[in-house]
Amino acid sequence: MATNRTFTMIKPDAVKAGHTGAILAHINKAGFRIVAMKKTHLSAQKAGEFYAVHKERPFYGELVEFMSSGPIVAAILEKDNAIADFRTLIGATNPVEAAEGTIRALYATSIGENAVHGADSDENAHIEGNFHFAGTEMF
Ligand code: FUP
Repeated sequence: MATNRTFTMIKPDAVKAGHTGAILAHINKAGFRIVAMKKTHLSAQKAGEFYAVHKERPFYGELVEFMSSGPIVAAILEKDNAIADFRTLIGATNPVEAAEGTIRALYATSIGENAVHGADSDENAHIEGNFHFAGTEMF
């Protein structure tokens, strides 16, 4: 079932560089409604659980270390066609391949430190949103 919701994180690189406000402005301008949002700092264990699907990949260790290296901003966003539209807004995983004007083209520094996360399916958006938020934190 399509939920018209996606899940995002502004990653430690972008938060540390002071890009949180600018990235939220892009999200707002693109027409997403904020359903839930928080600034938090993932432990290595929590980051490892979140990215468990990538456990066998060579970059898993670095990914977990990076995602637990500083605070993030996690959010559930709502809009028609949320998953696809958000992936368009953020651009390709690797910033050198990200289209001009996308959030990753503007703020990411490398494929590993790529400024933002965007869920890749309705099912994962639901799982990832519930990983970070209780039902009472969604509005
Ligand atoms: P995306 O859906 O665009 O976030 O990309 P993936 O799910 O393929 O990857 C999740 C995260 O793993 C990326 F955001 C960064 C990290 N990653 C790497 O560090 N190296 C890679 O080659 C691929 C992904």
